[in-house]
Amino acid sequence: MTDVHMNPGALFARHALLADGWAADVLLAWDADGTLTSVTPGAAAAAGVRHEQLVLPGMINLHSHAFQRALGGLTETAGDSADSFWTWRDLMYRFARNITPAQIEAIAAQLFAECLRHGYTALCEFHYVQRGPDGALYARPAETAERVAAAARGAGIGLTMLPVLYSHAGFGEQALGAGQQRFRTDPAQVLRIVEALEPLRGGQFEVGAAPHSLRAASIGQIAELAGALPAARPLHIHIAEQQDEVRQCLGATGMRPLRYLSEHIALDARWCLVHATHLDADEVERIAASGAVAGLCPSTEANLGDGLFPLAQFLAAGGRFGIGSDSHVSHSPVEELRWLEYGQRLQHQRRNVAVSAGQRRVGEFLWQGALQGGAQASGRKVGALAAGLRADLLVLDADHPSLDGAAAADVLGIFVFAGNDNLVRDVLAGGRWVVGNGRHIDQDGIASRYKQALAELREYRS
Ligand code: NGQ
Ligand code: ZN
Repeated sequence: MTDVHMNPGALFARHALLADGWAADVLLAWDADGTLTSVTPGAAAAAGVRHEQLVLPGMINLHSHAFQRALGGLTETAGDSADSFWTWRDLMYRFARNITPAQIEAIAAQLFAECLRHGYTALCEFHYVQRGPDGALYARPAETAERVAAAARGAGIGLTMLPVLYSHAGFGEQALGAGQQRFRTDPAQVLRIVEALEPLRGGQFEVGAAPHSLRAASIGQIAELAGALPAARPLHIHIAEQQDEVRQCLGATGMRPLRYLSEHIALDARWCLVHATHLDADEVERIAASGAVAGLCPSTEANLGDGLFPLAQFLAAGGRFGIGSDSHVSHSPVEELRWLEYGQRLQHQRRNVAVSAGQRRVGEFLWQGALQGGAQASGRKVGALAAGLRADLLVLDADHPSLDGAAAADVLGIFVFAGNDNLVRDVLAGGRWVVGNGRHIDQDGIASRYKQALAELREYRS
């Protein structure tokens, strides 16, 4: 397919998924900065332009703690007492305790290459390991965030960095425990980190902020941070992930978490509410009416025993959603979307839940919905194949037995629901081809640095 005479900034797609559905014979062009300059359906197949069959916009991964990639699969042994989200969290704290900035960078690079290979072209990093092992500040305020940004640059994924506000161990401003000292920040410190990252902003990088949760940040701190962050920058928060958290919030404030947050903070399209798992009917309506995005991470929510988000009710209320891989037990948007729909089918004992009046195809509804919500939560110009947005796209393997001869209308049903092969063949992110024939351009180098970091971490653990 590639030939030295071909125009590097253009692609002709026999079928491409645009914001309003599949279009035929689409000519896409982008500039040297990686922004789409034109997207023209019904174009003539021009010579000198790469031709492909099936092209989709790349997905946005709206919730990540990159370092947790290295813990995947290592917390699946039962302890003496009932294992829970909270016992997992203790293991995760132990893992985070001695991790170095260089290891964080190596792990993030591996994660980002894997995410790209599976169809994510953008990611939001909810970044909270921001101090040294003993809780001391690094000389550079954004030391660890800069490492994650460097990993994203090298791997080629678009990044929204969200430095985290983390001051307390629980409701009522409880003092942080020993395992949480590396996370400690206040609003002023978060703003210093945001400022240190400002020079990196550009087509592939944006900066927002994230109060960790109502447990780790007081409502006054959250208001202070939201007020001081430049307008329109994204704000993310973990909310109502566990029943215990809802009970603690009720005890401390007399209100459930989402209700409490929305009574004190004007929720709007800047906000992404991550794991808004436990909602009552009024809270479902509140999020939907606010324009905020519900950040759903079905593989991690299942892994940690969180519960099921009320997706059917939320969609009926007109709510916006996106997906994230959070602790990275999965690196595939297919797996998140499949789990999202299957959780609803198992719960309601019916089929084809995530649809709308105008879109009856589940795969397409989920892909388009998660693109829109993910784009909003990322604060970047992504989420569709349209002029002015980033050139982020996936070429599917149209020769794979699952896709060979498929009608465009069936492609997302097959992609999201059928089989376990990775059907993503090539990936363009910010106008750069970063995956070819299923391989990342620096797959071996990134993997060897990751293996080295893991070997070092195993030494601490033993
Ligand atoms: C985190 N992860 O910050 O990594 C959290 C656990 C907490 C998820 N919520 C820690 N999945 O919420 O206190
Ligand atoms: Zn999280």
